[in-house]
Amino acid sequence: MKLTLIKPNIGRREHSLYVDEGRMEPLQLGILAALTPKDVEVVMYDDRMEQIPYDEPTDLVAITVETFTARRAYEISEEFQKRGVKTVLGGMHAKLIPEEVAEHCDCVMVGDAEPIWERMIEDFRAGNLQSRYEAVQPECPQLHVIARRDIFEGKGYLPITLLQFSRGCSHRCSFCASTVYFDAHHYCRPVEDVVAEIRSQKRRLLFFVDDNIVCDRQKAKELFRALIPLKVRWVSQGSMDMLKDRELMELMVQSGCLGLVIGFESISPECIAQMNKGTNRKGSEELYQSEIEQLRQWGLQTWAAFTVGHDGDTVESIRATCDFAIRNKFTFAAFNILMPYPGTPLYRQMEQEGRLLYGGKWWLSEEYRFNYASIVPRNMSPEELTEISFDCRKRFNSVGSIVRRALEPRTNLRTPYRFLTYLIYNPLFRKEVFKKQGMRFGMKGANDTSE
Ligand code: B12
Ligand code: SF4
Repeated sequence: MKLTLIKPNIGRREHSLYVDEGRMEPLQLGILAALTPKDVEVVMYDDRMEQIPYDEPTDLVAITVETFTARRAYEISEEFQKRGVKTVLGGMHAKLIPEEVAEHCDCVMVGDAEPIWERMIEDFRAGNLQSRYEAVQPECPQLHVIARRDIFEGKGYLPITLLQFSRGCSHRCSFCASTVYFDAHHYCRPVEDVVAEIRSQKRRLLFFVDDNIVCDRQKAKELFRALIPLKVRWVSQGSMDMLKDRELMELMVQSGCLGLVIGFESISPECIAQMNKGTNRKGSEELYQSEIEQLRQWGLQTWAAFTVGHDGDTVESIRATCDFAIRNKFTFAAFNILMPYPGTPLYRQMEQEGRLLYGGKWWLSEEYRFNYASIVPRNMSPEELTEISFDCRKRFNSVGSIVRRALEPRTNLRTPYRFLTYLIYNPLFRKEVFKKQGMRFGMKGANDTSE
């Protein structure tokens, strides 16, 4: 039996092919490969930079689906179905809205793959593939499973190893899809499994793609203690309330943490309250100063994540948020438009208030473009929101801002290694800002082998 795993792209640019130059290894596919019985041949194709060989013989195709790749995932699935190949879809979007996903494949798998994957393969081999499998969320995710990374070789991914210590988060920010997926629970792997996974591969630069690595501070401390002797460098995502725990921060730094993606979201206390962001209760430009100063003292290079388009936002306040990010010399920053992901409280609120654009299903719309507003904001037009968020990304990633932000002695200039990382990734992200903006979802009409 041969299994083909696929990571779909978002879509295409108007006048040229889109190749994601900042692409990272698709961890979920490495896990699916590891869960697959040894006698099954596994191949993987990544639509972000290679053509999908629809006519290459295969028995079963499995595609991972996020909301922003759903349209493309469905196109790929349907191309294989046309050729008589059965398709299985799973991932974030499949859990959020399984009924929709089921319309575009032979089998939808809801939730984490670990408890249900092998049964699906055995059913398929017996000619008895079910149309839906639903996982009971395991207390210990990815138990004793190490992702198969051989399938990533030669595909030009960034030289950083993705792995997880935990999945989910116990907070309930109103816009967050992940907390809906995990029903506001946080699940940790055994620390020994994580250590074994790190030892199983060669790289010393790691990206823990946890939703919130410090969600359970005691368990995070256990992990950090175990990382110290491994002498790795790592980045992850964590909530700002971690700064309250000095021991946690000390261990984090000792274990090789270079920096974290932190959800600042907004500099307005009103917006922070609206989005139910309990970890940032104090949100406001002045109050964040003490957090930013602490992050500098710990020598962490911060990727500040902002969401823009909240009811308290205006064009001016969003512009001020960008000024704030440049002034504070963050290493990286994201200015993501507030997006109504299906199943989130934000989605329901926007639906009730009649503020959803694109018929409520922006991810399926032929008109929708990546990084465009898909809700009617309170204090500006959708077009103004799209424009000001793009403006923030352009300004934060401008050459002048890159030079200015570099000059932060305790973070970006801390060591030659830190400075080099800064210099390599800032121009790369700058390029992606322009390439991704306004991209169509799906590839129909582009240079795809299916056309
Ligand atoms: C790492 C990450 C990134 C990385 C990309 C990593 C990569 N490999 O390319 C970066 C930082 C670049 C990124 C960018 C973005 N991301 Co992101 N990202 C994540 C994060 C934190 C982890 C993803 C991951 O690797 N998880 C680990 C794997 C093992 O978990 P998993 O995918 O859930 O897989 C398990 C199950 O879902 C299931 N499964 C998955 N696929 C399949 C397939 C089959 C067939 C089956 C059976 C099962 C199955 O089994 C797996 C094992 O149990 C998630 C949060 C999350 N919890 O998923 C957000 C997340 C996926 N990102 C999100 C978003 C919005 C984005 C951006 C659009 C942000 C922006 N505005 O720019 C961009 C777009 C990226 C792009 N393509 O250009 C949202 C998506 C929401 C949604 N509903 O789809 C998430 C969920 C964050 C959130 N809190 O809402 N991201
Ligand atoms: S803290 Fe982060 S991961 Fe947790 S619910 Fe809020 S946005 Fe989601």
